[in-house]
Amino acid sequence: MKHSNKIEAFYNALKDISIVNNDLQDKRNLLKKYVYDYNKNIQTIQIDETLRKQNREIAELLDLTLNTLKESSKKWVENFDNILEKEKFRSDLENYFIIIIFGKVKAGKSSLGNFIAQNRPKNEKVEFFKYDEAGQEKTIQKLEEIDDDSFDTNNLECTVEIQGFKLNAMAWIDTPGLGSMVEENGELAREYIQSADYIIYPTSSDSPLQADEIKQLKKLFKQNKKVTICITKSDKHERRKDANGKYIKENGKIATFLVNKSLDNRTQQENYVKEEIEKVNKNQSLLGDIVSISTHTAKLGLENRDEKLLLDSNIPKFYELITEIVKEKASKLKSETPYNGLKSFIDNDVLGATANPNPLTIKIIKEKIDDLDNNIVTIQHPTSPKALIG
Ligand SMILES: Nc1nc2c(ncn2[C@@H]2O[C@H](COP(=O)(O)OP(=O)(O)OP(=O)(O)O)[C@@H](O)[C@H]2O)c(=O)[nH]1
Ligand SMILES: [Mg+2]
Repeated sequence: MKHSNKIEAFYNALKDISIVNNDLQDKRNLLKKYVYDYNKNIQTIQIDETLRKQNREIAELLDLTLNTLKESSKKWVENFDNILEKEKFRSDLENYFIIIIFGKVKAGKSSLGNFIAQNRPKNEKVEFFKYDEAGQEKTIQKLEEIDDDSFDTNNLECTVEIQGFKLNAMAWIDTPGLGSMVEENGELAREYIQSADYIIYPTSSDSPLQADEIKQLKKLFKQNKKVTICITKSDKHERRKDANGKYIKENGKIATFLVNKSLDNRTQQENYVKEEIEKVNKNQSLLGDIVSISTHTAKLGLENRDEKLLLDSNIPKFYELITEIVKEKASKLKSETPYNGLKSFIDNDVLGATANPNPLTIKIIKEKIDDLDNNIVTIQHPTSPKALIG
């Protein structure tokens, strides 16, 4: 298949996505009722005043445990409300396969999105939008890319927003970079992640998969998210000599040409990322191979009809990979996402069923209640075996 055909095949596959919207409303309502009712009940519990008079020490222990119960229950309601809020965003896009590109600041997220949007077949319509701070949808012309040179405060403000485009049955969502100077940008991206049917995670070939990126990926895997990792900006500038062995110049200066990084270099980086990911990917979250790409050389290759530059940019391979996912998995992923969201809430926020659960989960609360039991025994029978051991 010619390289440009691989690109075309992707846009064709987008037309054929059939969206199955699973109606989870009943289950969501039931869970909502449990969480809200439980919270209402638990917040009204008070320690009996007679007990407080009889044994202040035990009453204080009970207070402590009760406060944990109240606090955790409040947190569950908060987290659950958050899920419901984000479901609203999903329902705006309920007939779309939602791909979210998520990752570190300056990883090349917006450039990849723009490439995908711009290289669509001429007759296809693309609709750009962004969500302003009030969460209202607005139309825009293309995704804002921030160049290093123009990295001023104004531009910083621009990246606060979630932006994206709709193309056939795909909604491509571009998020502000994690680790940016404005911390809430990253927070915003994290909140939207829950709505993703599929995540593309770019990491820059300048220094692929840094420690904070591994941490972010681990979180995605924990949330049962399906992720494709790509290594971006896999290109470099090189000087070239003319027939006389002299460096080619432009405007009196030695000219540089953008070329793809060598196959060796790419393979090395891809293998490194694969090995690191294998250590943390416990949920079979990874979809497809890890490829190193360059949107800049792909663009040049297309503009100059340089097939080799385009091929070695790996962009055609990347298209092939995401076409496969769209063809084979879009419907399944779309229908699984809401389930996985609820499941992740129950497992991570409520039950604490994962390693290192957060402190406001049933697992930790149960440990506290066991401690309470032991402490009460100690207070009542200071010489009992339990007290001696404890
Ligand atoms: N050499 C090279 N530079 C690239 C490539 N893709 C993006 N860049 C550059 O990297 C910088 C960041 O690109 P963006 O696409 O704005 O990155 P981003 O991840 O959207 O950045 P934030 O939204 O600020 O987090 C820009 O200067 C781009 O021109 C690439 O394939 N090759
Ligand atoms: Mg961006």
